Amino acid sequence: MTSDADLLSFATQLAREAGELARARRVVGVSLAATKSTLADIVTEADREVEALIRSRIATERPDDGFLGEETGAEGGTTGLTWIVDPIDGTVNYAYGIPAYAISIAVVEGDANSNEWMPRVGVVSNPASGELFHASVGAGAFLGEQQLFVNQEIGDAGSLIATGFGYAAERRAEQFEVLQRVLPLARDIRRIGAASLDLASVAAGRVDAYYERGIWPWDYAAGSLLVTEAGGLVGGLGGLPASGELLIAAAPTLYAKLERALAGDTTP
Ligand code: LIP
Repeated sequence: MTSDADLLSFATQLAREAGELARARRVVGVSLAATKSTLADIVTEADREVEALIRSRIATERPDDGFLGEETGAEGGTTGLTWIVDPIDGTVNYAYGIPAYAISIAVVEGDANSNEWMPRVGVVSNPASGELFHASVGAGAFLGEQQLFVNQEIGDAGSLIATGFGYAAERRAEQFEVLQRVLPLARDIRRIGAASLDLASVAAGRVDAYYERGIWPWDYAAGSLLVTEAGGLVGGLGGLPASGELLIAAAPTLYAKLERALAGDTTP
């Protein structure tokens, strides 16, 4: 059985190599490869190239593990471990040259196509800033060597809440209605544009909470472990696990209040 330390070491090396490739491609110019769900939902040639690099390195080093990547989909394995990868999370930021995009790599136990998988290790690396967040289950969350903790105390000014919006106009209209329920809890809202960096920001106490509907396991598998290892909660509504339906991430004290607001519970 491979140790979590060895899995984390390999995932970290992969994130660094992939980050160098993503950064190099960004410098020479980004080309659009295709659009997906809407014209706003883009994939660049770099997304595909970075995932191909990560996938080939995993196939060489750990050929019997499963894989689930945003651009090339799923392949089962025989070890019970699955690598869940977003090669460039925050693709629109990447395409515009906004330095807020990340390589997100998680190793989970269980079937990545179900919602029962459990993260073992996670790495979220922002090549533009050089920040590399990492966590192993039971061993804490870190930015480099600095251990991370979510904000447990929320000031009287309210919470700094990160969120995101879907690519489809009708989905954004619904999200605007929800945002109106959340705003009374917030001192302000942040829209970073990459779920993995939103989650890393919760773990690091840079925002008090994050929620979003419509994200995928590759967006949140690594970042969710950062939050839980930093003392936070990650889940959906009513005790459900986080999913594309809704992901909430916050310290326990704030989680319940935010969950009620998201559920439309207006009782004070
Ligand atoms: C993005 C997420 C972000 C969400 C965007 C998009 P991508 O992932 O990280 O939180 O708001 O709509 O889904 O597509 O850049 O990998």
